[in-house]
Amino acid sequence: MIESKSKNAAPETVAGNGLLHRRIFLTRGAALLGAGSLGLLTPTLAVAQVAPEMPVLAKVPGAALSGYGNRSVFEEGIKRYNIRTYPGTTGSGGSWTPLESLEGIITPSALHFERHHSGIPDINPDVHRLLIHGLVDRPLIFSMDALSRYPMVSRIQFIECSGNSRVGTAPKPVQMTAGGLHGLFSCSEWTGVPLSILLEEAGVDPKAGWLLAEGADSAAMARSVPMAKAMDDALIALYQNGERLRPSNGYPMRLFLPGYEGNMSVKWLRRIKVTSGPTMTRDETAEYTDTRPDGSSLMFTFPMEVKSVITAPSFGRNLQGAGLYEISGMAWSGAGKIARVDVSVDGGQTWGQAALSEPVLSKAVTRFRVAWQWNGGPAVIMSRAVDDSGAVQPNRAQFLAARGLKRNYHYNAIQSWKVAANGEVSNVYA
Ligand SMILES: Nc1nc2c(c(=O)[nH]1)N[C@H]1C(S)=C(S)[C@@H](COP(=O)(O)O)O[C@H]1N2
Ligand SMILES: [Mo]
Repeated sequence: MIESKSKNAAPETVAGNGLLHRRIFLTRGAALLGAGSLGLLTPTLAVAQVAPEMPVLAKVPGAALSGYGNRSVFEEGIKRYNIRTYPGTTGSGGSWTPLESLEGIITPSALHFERHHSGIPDINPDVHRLLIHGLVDRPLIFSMDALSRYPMVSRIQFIECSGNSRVGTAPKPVQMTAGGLHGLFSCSEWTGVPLSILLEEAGVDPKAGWLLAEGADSAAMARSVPMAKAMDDALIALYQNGERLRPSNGYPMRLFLPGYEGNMSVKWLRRIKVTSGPTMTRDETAEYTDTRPDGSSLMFTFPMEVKSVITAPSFGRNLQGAGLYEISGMAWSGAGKIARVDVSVDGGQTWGQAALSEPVLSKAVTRFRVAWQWNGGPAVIMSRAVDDSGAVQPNRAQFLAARGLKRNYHYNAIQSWKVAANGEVSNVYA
C-alpha cells in the first residue's frame, strides 16, 4: 500500500517513461494524487493563497428558477463538432460528440452525436404508430400509449457509427480533438420495451430468421436484423438519460441494438417486418460493407469491436510543464465488458495496466485512469483495450495489414498522441 511508504519514497512505476502503478486510484485516490506526499516533482496542485474576501456574487440574490434547465454560460463553448451536411441539405450528415470535454461514462443528450440520412422528422407521438407484421401469427400496431404499458428495462450502453474513426486510414495523421476523430460515438442510459416481448406477442413463424426495421424519416432508412439479436437484447427505446428521446436520436421511438453498428439502431422506428432472410436494402448493401485486402467484401459486420481512446491529454488539452498527470480515457466493446486497458507512455515499448473506474458495464463506456510522472521530454502515449471475450485492440499496422486500406468501416486501431517538450499534444502514427 502506498500509504505505508515513507513520505519521500518514490512512487511505484510499472512501465517506462514514468507510468505509475494503478494502485494510486485504488487506495485513497485523489487525496494521494494532489498532495506532495508521494515525493513527486509536483509539489502541490492547489492554489497557494485563498482569497480572503467574500465574492461579489455572494452578496446579491441569484438568477430565477426555470422550467427546463440550461448549463452555465461559461460552458457554452462545448459543442458537437464537424457539423457537415450533404450539398443542398441542412439535416443530412453528421455531428460528433466532444469526447474530451466529458467525464464519467454518460454522454449528455444534448451532446449525443447525430447521424441522419435525410434530416430529423418532427414526429407527433400522438399519431405515430409502430407496425409489426410479416411472418407472424398476428400483425400488431402499437400507439405510444400502448407501448408505454409494457414492462420496461433500462441499460447504459454505447452507440457507435461504423464509420467512426475512419480518418485513421488517412495517409497522414489528421490533427483534431479526440471527439473530432472518434466522436461518432456516445453512451446513454436507454429505457424501453424489450423487442422480444412484442415479437412473442405477435407470434413469430419458426421459419423467420430475420426482420426488417424501417424508419419514418424521408430516407426511410431500413436494415435487416438477425432474429437471434432481436430476441436477445434489442430494445424499442423510448427514453434516453431519463427523459424522452431527443428528436435527433429517434423521437418518439428507436430500435436500439446494443453493441451493433450504429446504423442498425433505426431511429423514428415505424415498421418491423419479420422475414425469412435479410432484405438486402440499399442501406446495408451500398454502405457499411468492409472490403478485404484481396478485394473481396464481407457481407455483414454487425458488432463493433473492442476500442479505446485517451481523452486526457489529447489534441487541444496540452500539458502545462513536467509533473504528475492523470491519463484518462474511454474504452468499449460491442462484444461485452472491458476486461483490461493497458497504457504506454513510450510509444508502445512498455505497457502498464490502467485502473478501470466503476461501473464496468457490458457494451458501455468504461472509464480508465492511470497516473503519469511526466519528465518534460517528448513522449508518445497510447491505450490498448481488451474485452472479456479476449479480443485485443490492434495497433494501426496490424489493423491495416489484416483489413487493408480500403476498409473504411469498423476502424478500431490504437491511436497515439505525441506530447512535445512544450506540452503540445498531436495525433501521430506510431
Ligand atoms: N431512420 C433512421 N435511422 C437511423 C439513421 C437515419 O438516418 N435514419 N442513421 C443511422 C446511423 S448511420 C447511425 S450511426 C445512428 C446514429 O444515431 P444517433 O443519431 O442517435 O447518434 O442512427 C442510425 N439510425
Ligand atoms: Mo452511422
